[in-house]
Amino acid sequence: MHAWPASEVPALPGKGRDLRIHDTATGGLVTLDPGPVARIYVCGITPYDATHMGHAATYNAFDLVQRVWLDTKRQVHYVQNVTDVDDPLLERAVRDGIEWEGLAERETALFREDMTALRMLPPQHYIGAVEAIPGIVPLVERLRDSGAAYELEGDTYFSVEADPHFGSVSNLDAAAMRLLSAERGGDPDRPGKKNPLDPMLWMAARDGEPSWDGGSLGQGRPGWHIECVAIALDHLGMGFDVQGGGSDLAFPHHEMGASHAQALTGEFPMAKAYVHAGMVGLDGEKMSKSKGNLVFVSALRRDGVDPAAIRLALLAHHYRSDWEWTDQVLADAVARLDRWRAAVSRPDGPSAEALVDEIREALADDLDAPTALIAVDRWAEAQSAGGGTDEGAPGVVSRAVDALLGVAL
Ligand code: 5CA
Ligand code: ZN
Repeated sequence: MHAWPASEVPALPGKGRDLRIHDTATGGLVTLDPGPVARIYVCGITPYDATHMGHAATYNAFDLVQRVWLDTKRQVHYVQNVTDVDDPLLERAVRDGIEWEGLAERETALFREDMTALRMLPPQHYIGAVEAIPGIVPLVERLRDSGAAYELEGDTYFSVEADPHFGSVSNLDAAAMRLLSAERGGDPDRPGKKNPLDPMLWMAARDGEPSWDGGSLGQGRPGWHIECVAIALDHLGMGFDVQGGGSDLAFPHHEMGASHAQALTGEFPMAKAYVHAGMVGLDGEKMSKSKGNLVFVSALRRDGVDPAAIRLALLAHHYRSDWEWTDQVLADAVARLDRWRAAVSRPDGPSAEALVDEIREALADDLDAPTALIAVDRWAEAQSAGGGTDEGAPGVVSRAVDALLGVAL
C-alpha cells in the first residue's frame, strides 16, 4: 500500500537529545540507544470509520518519537499496518450494506489525508493485512509445526505456554488478562482451547466472509496479532526499538504479538520498548468507533479548523495521560496558534537558543510536549513584550516548532 506524502523536517542548530521513554514492559523509563537507523512499528487503524481525535493523539505521540530521533541525526525506519480485514470491519460493511473492500479503501484514503494535514511523518512501509497474508501463512505453519500452535475445529490457535516470557509486556494477572481478552477480540470461553487466553492465528473460512488460501492451514483469514508480527518481522526484524499503540493495545495485542515473535525466533524481546498512549475520551467515555462518541479530524478540517491547531490541541496533553476532548481544548489551541504565529512574524526577537534546548529537553524526557509548549509560550510572551532583537530568532523558533513538534507556523 502507499502511505502519504512526507512534510519536510528542517535541520536545527545545536545537538539533539537521546530519548528516555516509558516502557510498559518494565514499568519505567528507558533510555533508548538505537543505532544509526532507529526502528519503530506503530499499529495502524482498522479502517471502518474516520480518524478520530483518539487515533490522532496516538499517532502524534509516535510522530514525536521519530522527530526526537531525527533531531539526533539518525535515520528512522518506520512501519505501520492497516487492519484491512477483521471482524469489526466486516460487521460494519454488513450493517451499512456495502462491500468491505470499498469501506476499507475509503477510510484508509481519508486517514492518509488526515495524517498529511496533521504533518505526521509517513511510514516507509505501510502494509495492509490482506497483502501480508502470503507472509503470515508460513509463520503460522511454523508455529504449528514446532508445537506452539494447535488446531481446533479447523481454526488454528497459538499456545501462550509456548513463550516462556508470556505476560512480560502487560504484567497483568490471569484474571485481568481473561477479562481483557473477552473485551478485546479474544474468545476465552470457547470450549476446547488449551488455555482460555490462547489467541487465534488463522480462522477457517466462515460462510459469507472473505477467505484466502492458507496452504496446509486451509482456506481462511489471519488472526489480528500475527498480522502485526508478520509485518514487523518482515520489515524490521527482532529487537526493534519501539512497538507503539494506544494503551488498549498493551493486552492482548502487544502481549500476544511479542509471544508469537518470541516463539517463532527463540529471541527475546521483540521490541526494546513497548510504548502506549493514553485514551482520549468524549463526555466521560473513551472515544471509540464501536461506541460512536467521536470527533473526527476530517470533520474539523471540513469546518475550517486549521490542522496546526488540531495538532497543538493534541500536544497540550501528555501522551501517557487519559484526557477529554472538549470545545475548550480546541479553542485554547486556536488562540495559542494565533499568538505563536504573531510572534514569529517579525524579523527579530528574543534569542531562540535556550528555547530550542528547552523543547529538546522536554521531548527527550518521555515526550513531555506540554512543557515544550509552555516554553514556546514564554518566548512568544517575551516577544510581544518587545524583549529582544536577535536577528533571525523567530525563524529559528519557527523551524524548531516545525521540526520537533510538527506544527507549521
Ligand atoms: N488495527 C488495530 C491495531 S493493529 C487497531 O487497534 N486499530 S484502531 O483503529 O482501533 O486503533 C488505531 C490506534 O488508535 C491504536 O493504537 C489504538 O490504540 C488507538 N486508539 C483508538 N482509540 C483511541 C482513543 N480513544 N484514544 C487514544 N488512542 C486510541
Ligand atoms: Zn497491531
